[in-house]
Amino acid sequence: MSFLPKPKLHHPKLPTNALGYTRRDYEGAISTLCAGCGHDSISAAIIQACFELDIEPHRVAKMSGIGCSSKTPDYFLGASHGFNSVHGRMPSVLTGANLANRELLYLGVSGDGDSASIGFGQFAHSIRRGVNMTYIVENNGVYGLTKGQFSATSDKGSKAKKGTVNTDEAIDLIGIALQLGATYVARSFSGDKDQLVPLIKGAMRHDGPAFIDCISPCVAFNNHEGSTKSYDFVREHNEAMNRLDVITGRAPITADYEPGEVREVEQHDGSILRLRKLHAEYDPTNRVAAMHHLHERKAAGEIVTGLLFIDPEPRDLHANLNTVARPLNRLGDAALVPGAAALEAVNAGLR
Ligand SMILES: Cc1ncc(C[n+]2csc(CCOP(=O)(O)OP(=O)(O)O)c2C)c(N)n1
Ligand code: SF4
Ligand SMILES: [Mg+2]
Repeated sequence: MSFLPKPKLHHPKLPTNALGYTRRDYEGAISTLCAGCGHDSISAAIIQACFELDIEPHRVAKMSGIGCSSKTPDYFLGASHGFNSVHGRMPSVLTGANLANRELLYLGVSGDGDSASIGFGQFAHSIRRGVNMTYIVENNGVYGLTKGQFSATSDKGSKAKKGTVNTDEAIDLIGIALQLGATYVARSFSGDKDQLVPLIKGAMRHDGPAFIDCISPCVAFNNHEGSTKSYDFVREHNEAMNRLDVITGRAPITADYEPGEVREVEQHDGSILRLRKLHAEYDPTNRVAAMHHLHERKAAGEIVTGLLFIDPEPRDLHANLNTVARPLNRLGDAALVPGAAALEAVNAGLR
């Protein structure tokens, strides 16, 4: 047996969401990852986010590549569609599925090896094409599944468990996502559920390419002194830019905030992203400023987290290609085989 199903029994008084589901209805099989692996906390955050958003599990398509991180879709949303693809190929499989059926919510889960090494091109092109998805990289700075080699996101100068120093420059996936046009860009930490859950909720309500780089320590191979992806290092250097609340119905601001402390951004679907600013000057709707800020704070040794950029008016691949709204498997013969006259009209338009 390749997976361990969870027993279905649960306490009858567990809280339910608007659909009548409990949090348990969003769970998957029992995790076989190492105890303490950051990836399990991200799975828990995805479960919580989908429960709180009242998402029907069958409306989600979860996609992944290969790696410990890419195994995790087995551990959440057991009633959703899923596809565990080839190493580094999740983005193209997700793009194809999305083009065939835009009615599902696409959740891509990947690793730093999966997305910054073998799948770097795939990652880049899915973002620049504007695929409507939530793309989460569970970033531990190593190839966990193959026993701890440095990955392309390992910081230059960081040390492997046995003392080897990484001499290569790190790829910052956030910087690339910003440059290539992602319309929702965030970074978080698996150890900060309060920050991560709303960031996932905001991404899942976003109608465009949403990217979350989530630092997720590997307790087996990259949680020692000298690592820049360990629990201790990230806690010490974490610099949150803002705190996010996602509001799906209009709700009044209840807490007392200083003027200018809260910024609200309305998304296309009507949900409100309420950003509690922790850095007064930071404007998350300015892409160039976000890139500049990221580089500046990195040079100061900080790991910037929070919602770094949002375009509240995103365009997605379907809008760019002017595709048909109806899922392809629901098109009838008349639409699929429109006849010789329609073909002639298309050809005439190309002459
Ligand atoms: C085409 C191909 N090349 C190499 C591998 C071996 N391999 C499996 S997982 C992996 C790296 C996984 O690292 P990452 O994506 O960071 O996931 P993690 O295990 O750290 O969560 C590699 C190199 C493979 N499975 N397929
Ligand atoms: S090897 Fe690392 S990434 Fe893989 S399950 Fe263990 S702690 Fe997690
Ligand atoms: Mg990894």
